[in-house]
Amino acid sequence: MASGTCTASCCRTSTPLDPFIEDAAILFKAEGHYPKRLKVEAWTSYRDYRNRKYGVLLKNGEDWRSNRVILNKEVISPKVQENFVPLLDDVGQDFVARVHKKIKRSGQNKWSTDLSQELFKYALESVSSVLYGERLGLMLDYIDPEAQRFIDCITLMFKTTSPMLYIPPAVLRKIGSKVWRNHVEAWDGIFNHADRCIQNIYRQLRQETDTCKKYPGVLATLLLLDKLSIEDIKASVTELMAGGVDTTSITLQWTLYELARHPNLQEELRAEVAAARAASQGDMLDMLKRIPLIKGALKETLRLHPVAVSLQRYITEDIIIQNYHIPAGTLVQLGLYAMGRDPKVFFRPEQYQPSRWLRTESQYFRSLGFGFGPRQCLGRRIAEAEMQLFLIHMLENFRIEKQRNVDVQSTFELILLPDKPIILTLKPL
Ligand code: HEM
Ligand code: 2DC
Repeated sequence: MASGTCTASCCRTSTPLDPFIEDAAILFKAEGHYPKRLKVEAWTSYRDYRNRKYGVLLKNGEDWRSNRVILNKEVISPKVQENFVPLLDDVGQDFVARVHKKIKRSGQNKWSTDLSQELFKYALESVSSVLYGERLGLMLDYIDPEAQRFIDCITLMFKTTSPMLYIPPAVLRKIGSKVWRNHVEAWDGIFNHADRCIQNIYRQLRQETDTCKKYPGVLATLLLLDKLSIEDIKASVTELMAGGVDTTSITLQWTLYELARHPNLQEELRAEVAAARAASQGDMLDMLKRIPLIKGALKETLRLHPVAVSLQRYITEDIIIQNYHIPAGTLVQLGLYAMGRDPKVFFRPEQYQPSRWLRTESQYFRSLGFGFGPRQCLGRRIAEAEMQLFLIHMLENFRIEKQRNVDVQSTFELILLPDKPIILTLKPL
C-alpha cells in the first residue's frame, strides 16, 4: 500500500476553517480605521430636517471615532460594568415581584400572557437606570403615559424605517407621504421624551452639592467629564435610550420562548443558576462569571433570532470573497440571519443548543449578534448584563411554558420581530 499523508477530512490535524467564517474574517479585516455601515437614510434625513445632531450611531469618520472613544469608557469598558450590575439587578428583582403579583391576582397560580409590553417596560427601565442613575418606576402598576408613548414611538420609528430602505425619504417627504409623516412623529416623540429626561438630570446636577455619592449614571458622568459637547452627549444618549428598548426585550422574549420549548434545557439552566448563586453568595458581579450556559443561551437566541438581519461595511481595501474580487469602497453585507441557520457554519443549526458555545473555537467570527470590532454595538455590555440578570431572576422564580402547536416565525420591521404574539405561561416554582 502506498504510504503518504491521509487527506481525508477526518484525518486532518487542522481542519480548514469554514469558508463563510473565513469570509466574515476577511470582510472585517478590511473595515479600516473608521468602520462604516449602510446609511439608514430615514434616520439621517429626520435629523437633517429637524436640525438635530447625529449621535455615535450615525456619525462617521473622525467625528465618530472621537465620540466613540469617550463613550466606550463610560458605556462598554469592563470598569463601568460593576456600576451597572446593582442597578440592573434591582430592575430584575422588581420584574419578578411584578409577575408574582400578577400570578396572585389571577387566582389560578399562573399567568398566561403576551409578555412584549412588560418586556419593553423592563428594557426601558433597565437602560434608563444605567443612563440616568435613577429609576423611572415602570415596574409599578401605574405606567407613566409619557414612558408608554416613548415605547410606542420606538416601535413606530422602526416600522416606518423599513419602507424607506427602498424608497428615498426625500421623495416621500416631497409627496407628503404617510410613512414619512409617521416617521417624523415617531422621532419627535423619542427626542421630546429623551430631552426631558436629560434636562432633568442636567438640572439636578447643577443643584447638587455633594459629589461623593453613589454612581450617578452614564449621562451625569459624561456631563461632568466635559469632553464632549452637550449637543453631542444629548444626541448619543438619546440613541442609547432608543436603541435599548426593542433590542433586548425581543431577544428576551425569544429566549423565554426557546426555554418554554425545551423544558429539560430549562432545568439545566436553572441548576446552573442555583449553583452560581450558592457559590457567589449574593455577589452578583461574581455570579455573572459563573453562568456560561446562560450566556450560551443568549448567543443561541441571537444566532436563530438575530435583531439585525445583516451586518454591513464599506470595505477600505480590495478583498477576495468566494473567488470574487471586490474593490475597495464597496458596501458588503454579511447575512447574519442566513449564516446562523446554515449547516455549513453551525452543526445542526435548527437545534437550540446553548452548549455549542461552551467551546472556545465556536466563537471565532461566529458570535456576531452585536456586530464586530470598534463599530460593534455600543450597548452590548449593558444589554448582556441586563439580559443575564433577567434570566437569572426568572429561572429562580418561575417555570416557563408555552401553548402547544404554535410555531412563531420572524418578520422584518427593520429589526426582526416575532410574526405573531408569543403567549407564555409563568408558574411559580
Ligand atoms: C449598534 C445589535 C442592544 C445601542 C448595533 C449593531 C448591532 C446591534 C448588530 C451594529 C453593529 C455593527 O455594525 O457592527 C444589538 C443587539 C442588542 C442591542 C442584538 C440586544 C440584544 C443595544 C442596547 C443599546 C444599543 C441595549 C443601548 C443601550 C447601539 C448603538 C449602536 C448599536 C448606539 C451604534 C454603535 C456605533 O455605530 O458606533 N447594535 N444591540 N444596542 N447599538 Fe445595539
Ligand atoms: C436593517 O438592510 C436592514 O442596533 C438593513 O440599537 C441594514 C441595516 C442597517 C443598520 C442596522 C439595521 C439593518 C437593523 C437595526 C440596527 C441597525 C444599526 C443599529 C440598529 C442593528 C440591519 C440597532 C437596533 C440600534 C438602533 C438604535 C437607534 C434606533 C437609536
